[in-house]
Amino acid sequence: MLRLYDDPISGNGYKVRLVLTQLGIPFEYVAVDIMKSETRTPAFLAKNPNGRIPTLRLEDGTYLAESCAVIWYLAEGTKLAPADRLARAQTLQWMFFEQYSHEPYVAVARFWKHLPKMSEEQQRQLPDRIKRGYAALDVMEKHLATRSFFVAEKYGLADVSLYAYTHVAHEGGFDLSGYSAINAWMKRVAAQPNHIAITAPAGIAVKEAA
Ligand SMILES: N[C@@H](CCC(=O)N[C@@H](CS)C(=O)NCC(=O)O)C(=O)O
Repeated sequence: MLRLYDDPISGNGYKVRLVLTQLGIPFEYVAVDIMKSETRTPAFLAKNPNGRIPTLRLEDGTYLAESCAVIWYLAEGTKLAPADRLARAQTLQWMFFEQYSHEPYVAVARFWKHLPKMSEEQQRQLPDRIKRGYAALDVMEKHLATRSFFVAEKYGLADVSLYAYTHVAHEGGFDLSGYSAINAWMKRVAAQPNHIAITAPAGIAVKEAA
Protein backbone atom coordinates (compact mmCIF):
# COMPACT_ATOMS: atom_id res chain seq x y z
CA MET A 1 0.00 0.00 0.00
CA LEU A 2 1.11 3.59 -0.59
CA ARG A 3 2.43 5.37 2.50
CA LEU A 4 2.24 9.17 2.82
CA TYR A 5 4.58 11.10 5.12
CA ASP A 6 2.90 14.38 5.88
CA ASP A 7 2.12 16.97 8.54
CA PRO A 8 -1.63 17.64 8.91
CA ILE A 9 -1.00 21.41 8.87
CA SER A 10 0.66 21.28 5.43
CA GLY A 11 -1.15 22.55 2.35
CA ASN A 12 1.42 20.77 0.18
CA GLY A 13 0.50 17.55 1.98
CA TYR A 14 -3.20 18.39 1.60
CA LYS A 15 -2.83 18.33 -2.19
CA VAL A 16 -1.72 14.69 -1.95
CA ARG A 17 -4.35 13.71 0.66
CA LEU A 18 -7.05 15.30 -1.46
CA VAL A 19 -6.01 13.59 -4.70
CA LEU A 20 -5.64 10.18 -3.02
CA THR A 21 -9.10 10.57 -1.48
CA GLN A 22 -10.78 11.84 -4.64
CA LEU A 23 -9.30 8.99 -6.65
CA GLY A 24 -10.34 6.44 -3.99
CA ILE A 25 -6.76 5.18 -3.51
CA PRO A 26 -6.18 3.62 -0.07
CA PHE A 27 -3.03 4.78 1.73
CA GLU A 28 -1.20 4.70 5.03
CA TYR A 29 -0.54 8.01 6.75
CA VAL A 30 2.54 8.78 8.84
CA ALA A 31 2.24 12.10 10.70
CA VAL A 32 5.59 13.91 10.71
CA ASP A 33 5.85 16.96 12.98
CA ILE A 34 7.67 19.68 11.05
CA MET A 35 7.70 21.94 14.14
CA LYS A 36 9.83 19.30 15.87
CA SER A 37 12.14 19.00 12.82
CA GLU A 38 11.10 15.37 12.32
CA THR A 39 11.83 15.85 8.59
CA ARG A 40 15.50 16.37 9.42
CA THR A 41 16.25 13.09 11.22
CA PRO A 42 18.67 10.65 9.52
CA ALA A 43 15.77 8.20 9.06
CA PHE A 44 13.65 10.78 7.25
CA LEU A 45 16.54 12.20 5.21
CA ALA A 46 17.16 8.67 3.93
CA LYS A 47 13.65 8.82 2.42
CA ASN A 48 13.86 12.40 1.12
CA PRO A 49 17.31 14.03 1.22
CA ASN A 50 15.58 17.42 0.90
CA GLY A 51 14.05 16.86 4.36
CA ARG A 52 10.50 17.83 3.50
CA ILE A 53 6.99 16.48 3.51
CA PRO A 54 4.93 15.47 1.64
CA THR A 55 6.87 12.36 0.66
CA LEU A 56 5.12 9.30 -0.73
CA ARG A 57 6.45 5.75 -0.46
CA LEU A 58 5.36 3.73 -3.48
CA GLU A 59 4.50 0.02 -3.42
CA ASP A 60 8.03 -0.93 -4.53
CA GLY A 61 9.69 1.15 -1.79
CA THR A 62 10.59 4.14 -4.02
CA TYR A 63 10.13 7.52 -2.30
CA LEU A 64 8.63 10.37 -4.30
CA ALA A 65 8.74 13.98 -3.08
CA GLU A 66 7.47 17.42 -4.20
CA SER A 67 3.71 17.74 -3.90
CA CYS A 68 3.08 18.60 -7.56
CA ALA A 69 5.21 15.70 -8.81
CA VAL A 70 3.41 13.35 -6.43
CA ILE A 71 -0.09 14.38 -7.53
CA TRP A 72 0.99 14.26 -11.17
CA TYR A 73 2.15 10.66 -10.63
CA LEU A 74 -1.07 9.69 -8.84
CA ALA A 75 -3.45 11.31 -11.30
CA GLU A 76 -1.84 10.09 -14.52
CA GLY A 77 -4.59 8.51 -16.66
CA THR A 78 -7.43 9.67 -14.37
CA LYS A 79 -10.11 12.35 -14.69
CA LEU A 80 -7.91 14.76 -12.68
CA ALA A 81 -5.21 14.92 -15.38
CA PRO A 82 -6.07 16.03 -18.91
CA ALA A 83 -5.10 13.83 -21.87
CA ASP A 84 -4.83 16.69 -24.35
CA ARG A 85 -1.24 17.86 -24.95
CA LEU A 86 -1.90 21.58 -24.52
CA ALA A 87 -4.12 21.07 -21.47
CA ARG A 88 -1.39 18.96 -19.85
CA ALA A 89 1.17 21.70 -20.47
CA GLN A 90 -1.27 24.33 -19.14
CA THR A 91 -1.75 22.22 -16.03
CA LEU A 92 2.02 22.19 -15.51
CA GLN A 93 2.09 25.92 -16.20
CA TRP A 94 -0.25 26.56 -13.26
CA MET A 95 1.49 24.04 -11.00
CA PHE A 96 4.85 25.73 -11.64
CA PHE A 97 3.18 29.11 -11.07
CA GLU A 98 1.89 27.80 -7.75
CA GLN A 99 5.33 26.66 -6.66
CA TYR A 100 7.26 29.73 -7.82
CA SER A 101 4.87 32.70 -7.55
CA HIS A 102 2.23 31.65 -5.01
CA GLU A 103 3.39 29.09 -2.42
CA PRO A 104 6.57 30.95 -1.34
CA TYR A 105 4.38 33.92 -0.37
CA VAL A 106 0.85 32.73 0.47
CA ALA A 107 1.93 29.51 2.20
CA VAL A 108 5.00 30.91 3.90
CA ALA A 109 3.05 33.87 5.37
CA ARG A 110 0.57 31.34 6.81
CA PHE A 111 3.36 29.18 8.21
CA TRP A 112 5.08 32.11 9.88
CA LYS A 113 1.79 33.22 11.45
CA HIS A 114 1.42 29.71 12.90
CA LEU A 115 4.82 29.91 14.61
CA PRO A 116 4.76 30.62 18.36
CA LYS A 117 6.99 33.62 17.60
CA MET A 118 8.25 35.04 14.31
CA SER A 119 11.96 35.85 14.12
CA GLU A 120 13.00 39.44 13.44
CA GLU A 121 14.02 38.43 9.92
CA GLN A 122 10.61 36.86 9.30
CA GLN A 123 8.87 39.99 10.61
CA ARG A 124 11.03 42.10 8.30
CA GLN A 125 10.23 39.92 5.27
CA LEU A 126 6.50 39.49 5.94
CA PRO A 127 5.19 42.67 4.22
CA ASP A 128 7.05 41.76 0.99
CA ARG A 129 5.73 38.17 1.14
CA ILE A 130 2.19 39.54 1.53
CA LYS A 131 2.69 41.94 -1.39
CA ARG A 132 3.92 39.15 -3.66
CA GLY A 133 1.14 36.84 -2.45
CA TYR A 134 -1.45 39.43 -3.49
CA ALA A 135 0.27 39.67 -6.89
CA ALA A 136 -0.26 35.91 -7.36
CA LEU A 137 -3.89 36.20 -6.23
CA ASP A 138 -4.41 39.02 -8.76
CA VAL A 139 -3.15 36.75 -11.55
CA MET A 140 -5.54 34.00 -10.44
CA GLU A 141 -8.48 36.41 -10.19
CA LYS A 142 -7.90 37.70 -13.71
CA HIS A 143 -7.69 34.17 -15.15
CA LEU A 144 -10.78 32.95 -13.29
CA ALA A 145 -12.90 36.00 -14.19
CA THR A 146 -13.89 34.24 -17.43
CA ARG A 147 -13.41 30.59 -16.44
CA SER A 148 -14.86 27.97 -14.08
CA PHE A 149 -11.57 26.11 -13.53
CA PHE A 150 -7.92 26.78 -14.36
CA VAL A 151 -7.58 24.50 -17.40
CA ALA A 152 -10.02 23.42 -20.11
CA GLU A 153 -13.10 24.29 -18.00
CA LYS A 154 -12.62 21.08 -16.02
CA TYR A 155 -11.62 20.48 -12.40
CA GLY A 156 -8.11 18.99 -12.24
CA LEU A 157 -4.61 19.11 -10.80
CA ALA A 158 -4.08 22.81 -11.49
CA ASP A 159 -7.10 23.56 -9.29
CA VAL A 160 -5.92 21.18 -6.56
CA SER A 161 -2.47 22.73 -6.43
CA LEU A 162 -3.75 26.32 -6.26
CA TYR A 163 -6.67 25.62 -3.94
CA ALA A 164 -4.45 24.09 -1.24
CA TYR A 165 -3.04 27.36 0.08
CA THR A 166 -5.49 29.85 -1.44
CA HIS A 167 -8.43 28.63 0.64
CA VAL A 168 -6.43 29.13 3.86
CA ALA A 169 -4.73 32.36 2.73
CA HIS A 170 -6.65 34.31 5.39
CA GLU A 171 -4.62 32.40 8.01
CA GLY A 172 -1.57 34.18 6.60
CA GLY A 173 -3.22 37.59 6.82
CA PHE A 174 -4.63 37.83 3.27
CA ASP A 175 -8.05 39.42 2.78
CA LEU A 176 -9.83 37.59 -0.04
CA SER A 177 -13.09 39.49 0.22
CA GLY A 178 -12.40 41.50 -2.97
CA TYR A 179 -11.61 38.41 -5.05
CA SER A 180 -15.04 37.40 -6.31
CA ALA A 181 -13.84 35.06 -9.07
CA ILE A 182 -11.47 33.24 -6.68
CA ASN A 183 -14.24 32.91 -4.07
CA ALA A 184 -16.67 31.47 -6.63
CA TRP A 185 -13.97 29.05 -7.88
CA MET A 186 -13.17 27.93 -4.32
CA LYS A 187 -16.86 27.06 -3.85
CA ARG A 188 -16.81 25.00 -7.06
CA VAL A 189 -13.65 23.18 -5.94
CA ALA A 190 -15.10 22.41 -2.50
CA ALA A 191 -18.25 21.03 -4.18
CA GLN A 192 -16.33 18.35 -6.15
CA PRO A 193 -17.11 14.69 -5.35
CA ASN A 194 -15.16 13.28 -2.39
CA HIS A 195 -13.69 16.66 -1.47
CA ILE A 196 -12.13 16.72 2.01
CA ALA A 197 -11.21 19.64 4.24
CA ILE A 198 -7.55 20.40 4.96
CA THR A 199 -8.26 19.52 8.60
CA ALA A 200 -9.92 16.15 7.85
CA PRO A 201 -7.93 13.07 8.91
CA ALA A 202 -7.17 10.95 5.85
CA GLY A 203 -5.61 7.54 5.27
CA ILE A 204 -4.84 4.76 7.72
CA ALA A 205 -2.77 6.19 10.59
CA VAL A 206 0.53 4.37 11.01
CA LYS A 207 3.41 5.12 13.37
CA GLU A 208 7.07 4.79 12.36
CA ALA A 209 10.12 5.09 14.58
CA ALA A 210 11.88 8.42 13.89
N1 LIG B 1 8.05 22.25 -2.99
C1 LIG B 1 7.74 21.32 -1.95
C2 LIG B 1 7.71 22.08 -0.62
C3 LIG B 1 7.68 21.11 0.56
C4 LIG B 1 7.75 21.87 1.87
O1 LIG B 1 8.16 23.05 1.93
N2 LIG B 1 7.37 21.17 2.93
C5 LIG B 1 7.38 21.76 4.25
C6 LIG B 1 5.99 21.66 4.87
S1 LIG B 1 4.76 22.39 3.83
C7 LIG B 1 8.35 21.00 5.14
O2 LIG B 1 8.49 19.79 5.02
N3 LIG B 1 9.01 21.70 6.06
C8 LIG B 1 9.85 21.07 7.03
C9 LIG B 1 11.29 21.37 6.84
O3 LIG B 1 11.65 22.17 5.94
O4 LIG B 1 12.07 20.82 7.63
C10 LIG B 1 6.42 20.62 -2.22
O5 LIG B 1 5.60 21.16 -2.98
O6 LIG B 1 6.22 19.50 -1.72
